[in-house]
Amino acid sequence: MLAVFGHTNPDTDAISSALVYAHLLTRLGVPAQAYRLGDLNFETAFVLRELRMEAPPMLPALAAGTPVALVDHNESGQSAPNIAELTVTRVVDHHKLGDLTTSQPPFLRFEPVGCTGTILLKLHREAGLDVEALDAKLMLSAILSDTLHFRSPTTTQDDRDAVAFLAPVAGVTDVEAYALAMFAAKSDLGDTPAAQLLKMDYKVFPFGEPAQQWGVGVIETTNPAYVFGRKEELLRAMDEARAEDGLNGVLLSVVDILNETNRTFVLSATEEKVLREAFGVEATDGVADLGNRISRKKQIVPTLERYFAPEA
Ligand SMILES: [Mn+2]
Repeated sequence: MLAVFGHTNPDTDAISSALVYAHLLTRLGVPAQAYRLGDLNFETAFVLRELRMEAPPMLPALAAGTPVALVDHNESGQSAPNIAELTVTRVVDHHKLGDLTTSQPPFLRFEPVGCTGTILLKLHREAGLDVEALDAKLMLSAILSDTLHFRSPTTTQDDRDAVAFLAPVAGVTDVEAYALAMFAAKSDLGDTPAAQLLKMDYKVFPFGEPAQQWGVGVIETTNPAYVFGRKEELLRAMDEARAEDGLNGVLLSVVDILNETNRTFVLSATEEKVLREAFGVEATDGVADLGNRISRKKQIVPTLERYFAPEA
């Protein structure tokens, strides 16, 4: 049985794509089981409740050599703890290529689109398979989540076409209303501990040579005032993460989904200097205004990569 999973601190695409790809592979004669690498965020929990579906189980410890398929990620730092010992046979992803290496030739499908779900719809078509309603709603939800319903600059025409195709199959008549319900669920953070808020949508990236390790978190919300009300707690959680995980820096961006703005918490002089030199922005009271740079994948990480890259 092939184990299929998305990245740690899973988002709706990481969970949906594991479920959909495992089902697709099984239909194609490759028995597969979806797993997750962490707790569901509130948006993903809402989507699965809507579908009356169970979350995939947590990935158990896998013996060296176990065949696995990765979706929605490929960097070892965002994967199973012993990914280097596992046999990666397939990857379906829409992120930059990281440090993945394999011992056997794998199936790889990467496309620069807004969501893994968009690629999975293509895989259905290419296999000549119809799309079942549950899978359609999972892929639809993932695309709306990753592209913030086309607000993100990562959005491509393929994502728009996929949503137009999937919505009727999923039985969603008002796509914007459904997207807003997802974003509201994601923003209803209640009394979630600050350390958990920080890590909800959080990835660690190596930058430069020798590599520095940076934690880059994002809180996408329709209620930024709530997040700013917890600024001091979040800065403490960032400081703890930096110490515990041995990081060189930690950034946490608060993305206002509806107004398409990014204000980023600035932990210390280290982050302040990087934001000034890489993005040309100044911090005031521990917050830097990154304007409309709302995509970590397309606007934050590439700029940091260029900034930390060794001089040619
Ligand atoms: Mn994704």
